[in-house]
Parts: sequence; structure tokens; C-alpha cells
Amino acid sequence: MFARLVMMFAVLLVSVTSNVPAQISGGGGDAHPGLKTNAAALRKWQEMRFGMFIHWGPVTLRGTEIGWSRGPQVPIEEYDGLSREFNPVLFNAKEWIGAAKSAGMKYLVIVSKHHDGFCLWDTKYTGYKITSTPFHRDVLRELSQECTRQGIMFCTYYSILDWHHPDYTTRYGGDTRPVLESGMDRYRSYVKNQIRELVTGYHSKLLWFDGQWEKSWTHKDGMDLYSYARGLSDALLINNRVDKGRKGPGQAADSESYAGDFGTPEQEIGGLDNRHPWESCITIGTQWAWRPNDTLKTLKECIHILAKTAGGGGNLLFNISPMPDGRFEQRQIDRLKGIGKWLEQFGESIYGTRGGPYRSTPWLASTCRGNRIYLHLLIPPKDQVRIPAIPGRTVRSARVLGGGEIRPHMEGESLVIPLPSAPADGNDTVIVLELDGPAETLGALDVPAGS
Ligand code: FHN
Repeated sequence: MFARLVMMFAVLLVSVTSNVPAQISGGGGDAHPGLKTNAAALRKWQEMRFGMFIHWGPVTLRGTEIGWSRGPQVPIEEYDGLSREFNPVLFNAKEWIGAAKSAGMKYLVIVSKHHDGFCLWDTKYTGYKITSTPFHRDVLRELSQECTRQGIMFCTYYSILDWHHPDYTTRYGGDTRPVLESGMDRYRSYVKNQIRELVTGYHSKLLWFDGQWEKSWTHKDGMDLYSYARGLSDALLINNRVDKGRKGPGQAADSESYAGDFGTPEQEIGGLDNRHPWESCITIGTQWAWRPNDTLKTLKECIHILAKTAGGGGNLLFNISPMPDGRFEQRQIDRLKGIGKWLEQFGESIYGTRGGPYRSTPWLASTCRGNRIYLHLLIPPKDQVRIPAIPGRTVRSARVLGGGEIRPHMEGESLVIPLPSAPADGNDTVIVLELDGPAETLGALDVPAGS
């Protein structure tokens, strides 16, 4: 209790003295009040802003959704038998990580084991793994080494629920195997053994847990697993799906009762929140695993998602779905290159920024750093932009990022920003406002509809 009081005082002190709202740090939950998020690791990851998510496995041979299609769409025996066929001979770790870098992505979260229980690394604890397929190669080992070579942070997704493992006590998809309640003790050991392999043997720097929602997994299990994993590496980051605290969109690790270091809104963009670390995970297509002829998001949609996620103060984990032969689709590669090209010109408005101060609207997102505000104009306005004045601040100068100077002026309580006729970029015109004081300490500003 004393430790918690000291920590609370420290958080209060930071928020009062620095005037920058202190981040609510997550950690090990009620059972471990002194075990807090590693602030340095969190800040470094937040500054990256943009990562690649990959869902991949033998299920791509059927083109259905990983995990969920085991039973309902692909009979369980057939689904599990796909590992005997899986031979992605065109897998190339250098190409995968190169594609991530071409997009301006700074970290990779690869599914190590999804709900179907198949393991993409040479784990010692099951034979249901990539090295037991005709492919034989240790995919996670190759990706981890390539991430080191190319300077990408290597992270792993791990599904707590496991509809394949006999000891896991919740069945799915018409699985008629008997359930032994005692199985969960063995299954918890299985999970810890595999997490130890991923952290100590494969150098995963962030554990992206999932599948925490079923009754087989408890709040106590979540806090225990968080504490166990941090014991393996203090700099490890762990999302809020390790425990039962994720209540919905944007739910970050703000309820210190639950374990986890950041929130995980899914297929949506979290609201403006610079105090609770969060990351939106969103698919480039309509499915997490590869679907033939899937509909992909346009380049403009991808850039808007990135701008609005950063505008909310969050990270974007963007999901790519490799094909059964181990390649990315060329159209996905092209989309990634398009995002990377945009970031080459406008990346300073994304990387290392905080969200706001203007809350995002359908046509506007904003990010800030130091005395700068970056206005992301998502729908190219005709000739000017009118937004609420910035309380306590004066705009010293302004320019179009990648373009020339512009001269904002005040009209009553509004800041009016005249714009050049030809926007610098049709996807997202970025305006830089240089203020006479810090932007990061400003409160959230709402932009009235119709501004
Ligand atoms: O059921 C999974 C789903 O397949 C996918 O992995 C997403 C990614 O965050 N998580 C779960 C759904 O919330």
C-alpha cells in the first residue's frame, strides 16, 4: 500500500510540476501494485506510432479466417490437417521486413499462435508447429533475426485461448472432445513455457495477447502472466488483453486493477487520449488472415487512418495478410509503399508526436510536438480553414508541410488559415502552426461541425 501511495504521489507531482498530463501507467494490476509499465520502453514504442500486424498460418490454404473458421467453415479435422500441406516455399523474411520498412513501419507484431493453436516457431512444447510442416523452417527465428538486421522492433501476438490444445477448457466449432477442468493448470504452464521461449529465445520486445475473454482465463491468471512475463524482461511491453480489463473501444490500462500497459481498440480509431497509452489494430482488407480477392482499403483510407490514430495520441498496428505460398500480394506491397512515400514527406507530423489538441473530425486530425501543431486536412478545403483559436497561444508562423508559408489571421474567436489553391498532397494536406509556447500542454479543442 505504501508503495502505491508513493507512486500515486509521484504521478501527481509529475502532472503538477510539468503541467503535461502524466500518463496513466499500466502494470501488473491489483496483485502487483508496485509493478508499473516500463516508462522508457513505452515512450520509445509510442514514438514509433506505426507497426505491421501479420496473421498467417496453414488456414491460408483455405482463405478463411484464422481460428474462427476451424469448425464452422472448415471441419476441425480438415483444418488441423492443413499443417501437413503447409509449405510456403516463397516465404522470405527479408522481403517481409523490407515491405514493413517501405511503409514507414517501425515494429512488427507477428501471430506466433492464434486461437487454432498452430505455432509459427520451433517450440519445444508441442508438435503442432511450423517446423513439423513440409516447410520445416523456423519462421519466427528468421523474422526475429531479420528485424534485428533491419532495425525493426520484433513483437509477438499470442492467443491465450487455444481451441486446439486438449487442456484448454473452452471448446469451439463443434469440438466434442471431453474437457478436464484440471487441464487449465497444465495449460497455464504450457503458456508460460511458450512465453519464456518467445521472450528469451526469440527476443520478442512486446507481447500482444489476445483471446482473454473466455471463462477459462481469469483476472488472477492475467495478473500472474503479466508479472511472469515482466520477470523475464523488465523492458517488455504487454497489452491489456493479457487480463480481463479490456472493456471496449479505447479501453486502455487506465483501470489499475487490471494488468496491461496499453489499450487495444480494434477495427476502429481510439478517441483523443494522451494519458492512457493505446494502439488501434486495423486490417488492410476485410479479414485478419489472407482472403482471396479481398477488398483492400484505398491509399487515402490508409493515410487517413494513420493520421487520425496519431491524432488521437495512439499507435496504429496495420494488418497485412500473407498468402499460402509465403508472399505478400503485390497490391498490398504497393499499398505499403504508397503509405511509406507519404510518410517520407510528412512523417514528422506522425512519428514522435502526441495527439491533438484538436479532436479529430471527418475532415481534420491534429498532432503536436513541442511548440508545433500539425493540422491534417483530410478533405482538401477550397480556399481556407476556420478553426477555434488556440487558448493562451499565438501563432507565430505557419506553412504547408512540403509547401510554402501561409498567413493565418484571427476573426473573432476563430483562427482562419488561407490555403494555396493546389494542396501539397491530395490524401492529406498538412499545415504546420508554430506557436509561442508548448502545444503538448494544451487541453483538447473541439472543432464545431461545419468549420
Ligand atoms: O479473434 C481475434 C481475431 O482473429 C484477431 O486476431 C483480432 C486482432 O486483434 N483479435 C481477436 C478479435 O478481437
